[in-house]
Amino acid sequence: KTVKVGRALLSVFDKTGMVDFAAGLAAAGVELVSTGGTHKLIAGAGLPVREIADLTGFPEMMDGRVKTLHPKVHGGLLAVRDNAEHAASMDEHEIGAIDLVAVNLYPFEATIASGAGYDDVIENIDIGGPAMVRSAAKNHAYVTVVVDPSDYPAILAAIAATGGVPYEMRQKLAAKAYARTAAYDSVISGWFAKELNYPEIPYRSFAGTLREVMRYGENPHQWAGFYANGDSRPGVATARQVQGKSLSYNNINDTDAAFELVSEFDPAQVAAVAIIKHANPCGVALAGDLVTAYRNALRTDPVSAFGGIVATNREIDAATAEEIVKVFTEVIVAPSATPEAEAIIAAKKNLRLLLTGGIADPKAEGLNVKSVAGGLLVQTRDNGNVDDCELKVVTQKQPTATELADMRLAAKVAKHVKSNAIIYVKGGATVGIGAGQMSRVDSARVAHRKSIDAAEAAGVEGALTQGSVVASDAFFPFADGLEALVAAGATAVIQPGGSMRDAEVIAAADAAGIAMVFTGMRHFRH
Ligand code: 93A
Repeated sequence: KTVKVGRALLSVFDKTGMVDFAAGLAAAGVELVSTGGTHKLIAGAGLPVREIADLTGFPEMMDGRVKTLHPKVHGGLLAVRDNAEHAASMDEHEIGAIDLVAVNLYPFEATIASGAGYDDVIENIDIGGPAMVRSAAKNHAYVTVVVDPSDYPAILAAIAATGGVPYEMRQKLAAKAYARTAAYDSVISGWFAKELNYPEIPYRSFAGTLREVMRYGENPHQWAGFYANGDSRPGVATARQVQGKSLSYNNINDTDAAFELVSEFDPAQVAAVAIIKHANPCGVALAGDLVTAYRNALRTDPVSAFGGIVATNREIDAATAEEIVKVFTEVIVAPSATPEAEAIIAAKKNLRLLLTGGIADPKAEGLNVKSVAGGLLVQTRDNGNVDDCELKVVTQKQPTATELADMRLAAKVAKHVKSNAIIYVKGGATVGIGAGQMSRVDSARVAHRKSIDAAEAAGVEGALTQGSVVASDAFFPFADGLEALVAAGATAVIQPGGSMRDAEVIAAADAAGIAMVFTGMRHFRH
């Protein structure tokens, strides 16, 4: 079922690898036909190639909107080769078979990402390209469709070896082709929905492109795949892995959590480090330099940091790399790394280093998708930021400027901690993190308890929470949660407010002589 390739139609926007591919096809005796820009490139390389207008008998017209939309193209692609009627139609209308199509589409995704205007975006909706891709893919029994330049070499190799492309390969290329056109159209519809505010049309595609199948999921008996949604912004999906073993499902999940957290802090203002375990931070710190931030983040909970994931908002330098490699670490994710830092990290062969080229935009819009039995729960991502909140002091005591700065840090960390989240911060670093407890009082106690252990590890008397500020991801339903913070030595509290018993909670804070600030913004994370 290998089909000999007699004629190929090449029409690509992304011209990567096209000259080599065309040369390989020409060398195998394949007749080449091509559209404007692609034709120019191939002919310019000295290869024999026909213009599409020569095949269709029509000029490319209307600014290129109509160049391949013609029965001589689609008939050549769709004809069932061993069907007598189809063959008769081909004869009657002088339609020649097209056995291979290489197409990649107008860059719609890149055009919207560039912030182009409405008309420009519309002009970048490819019509003829997807039509050819879909025709060729439907007729994969005879036709080879290529949408990804990285597939060119394997196709040339198959043609060189067998004179054609094997059926199984054509099937797989067809599946890939429809995945591409499906993703393309969903981005277009999503753009319309968002641009024109049609809330009933989902404004982002949940589907992505399967990038990688992992060895397993959260547990070894679970299948897992990593899908990229085409978002080109810095983040775990677009990061470059410099070294180390391949990432596991849990690594990717944790790395994402780590990087999103440090991206809350502007690298031009301050160096930020987060250490993550099981998607929760076990240490976050800000400092004037990265190595200090790392040391302070590590102090929060050095036991949990073992096997953790480290994220930074600034370039990793040698001093920071030296410190990180002292602790068993699974992944480092950073905007960049100096050559010296890369060399230090290279000594740890298994340690993965991911470079993102920048920080994520904490205010970016996007969707969170969670599956539930029988459906999907979809919501916009939590891009709320304490810096945009009007902070209301509700106690007699006012927080000091230092306390306020620490409170903002605590609130930003709380957003990235599984609820119920209680975060103690002192001197620009977390000193106690209580995560994922079913009661807020327990989260407060857990964080305090851990800070006693951390103090012991650091050779300090008492608990690190003494004299700290605290953030709570949601309001205190009763005064007991607040009292637990006071017992841990907190001097100021930041929380959304909004409880029926706010008055009780405020009275407890006043009684303890601490300051309390309401943000009005809850940060549940489940
Ligand atoms: O404007 S189109 O939708 N109309 C067409 O008939 C058509 N045929 C191919 N765009 C069309 N194409 C696209 O042109 C291809 O998908 C490819 O992206 C691009 C290649 O054009 P060129 O060879 O002129 O660079």
